[in-house]
Amino acid sequence: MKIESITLREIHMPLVQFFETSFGRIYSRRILLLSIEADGVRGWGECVAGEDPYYSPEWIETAWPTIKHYLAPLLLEKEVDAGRDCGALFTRVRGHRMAKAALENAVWDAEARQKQMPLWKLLGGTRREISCGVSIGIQDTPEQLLQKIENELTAGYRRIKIKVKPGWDLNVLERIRARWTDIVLSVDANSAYTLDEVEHLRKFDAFNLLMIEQPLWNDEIYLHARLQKAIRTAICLDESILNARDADCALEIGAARILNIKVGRVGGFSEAKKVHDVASRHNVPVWCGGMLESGIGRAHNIALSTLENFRLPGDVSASKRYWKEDIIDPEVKVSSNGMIAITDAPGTGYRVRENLVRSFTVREETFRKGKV
Ligand code: OSB
Ligand code: MG
Repeated sequence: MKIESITLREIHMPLVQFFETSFGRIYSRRILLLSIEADGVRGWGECVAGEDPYYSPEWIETAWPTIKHYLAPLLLEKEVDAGRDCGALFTRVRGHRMAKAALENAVWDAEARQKQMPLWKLLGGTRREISCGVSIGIQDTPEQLLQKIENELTAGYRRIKIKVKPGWDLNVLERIRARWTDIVLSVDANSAYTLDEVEHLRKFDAFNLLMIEQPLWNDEIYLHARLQKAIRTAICLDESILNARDADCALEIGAARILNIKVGRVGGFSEAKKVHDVASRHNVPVWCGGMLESGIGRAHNIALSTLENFRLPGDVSASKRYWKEDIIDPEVKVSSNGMIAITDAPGTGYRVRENLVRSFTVREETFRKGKV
């Protein structure tokens, strides 16, 4: 596959509703999109780096120059046969996984279109529908949270995950379980606790949670194993798992019983598949995480979620939960029983609305061989 050009775009999209985690609240997204031209087809990728270096050290202002000065030139200089070849090309650059993933995933996207094959099949998926959950941010009041949960349950979602932090945890769990004793419920702490709080974290055991996601430090695996020995609730790791080696070590020492896979966090589809396979070998289920993606990243998450070991509902939800108007057609729809249907259409099965992308664009730059 000969990559002729790579275009980076920053688009702005206001969120339908603010999203708050233990590291802050956002009202609108700055999203970095990437497209490549290869042998007459266009492939799209989304860089999931955030507006700020809070979830990860990467953010939109590190991704742009890293792609421009390092990753794009590597890809433009060499021919790659397939998306799976990008990883090796980028190894000299340390970290910057979200930037790498945007490029690699665009190559996979182009490859699927070129082969007139569904992306999910190219990735090795088998599922014909995927199971959906929602991630509900911290609200201004517990009453607002209960109302949100009720709306999502009515919409059909199969798992409710709430964001927690000290001061917004046991109190809201009490309220939720008083109203719904048996819904599938998870919490995500985004590293809001420390090991000094084991006694506090043990109290989560009373709420019959499917998991507690990333309770401790984002750069720590071993201490999660210690915590897992002290609590009954299953730990799920998100931020701590950056590649398949991390996953293997974490599962070997018992630092988690479930893994969240985000394709951007681990550097692209190839590594995401490896993490998936490692978890399978340990007989540990995985689910697909979300990063408030536009339709492009969302469509890629859907394709990835068709792999066999995505056994738990993911944070892959309908476009309309985030956007008044999504940049893909059709937008992502979730059925009243909380499923997304997988089609046999080539590529992602979703068309990029390029005019809408253009109208949301605030900066754009195209790179060609020898011209950076
Ligand atoms: O930890 O899963 C997370 C959003 C931004 C950063 C981190 C996380 C999240 C979410 C949102 O939980 C999931 C979604 O896209 O619906
Ligand atoms: Mg998380």
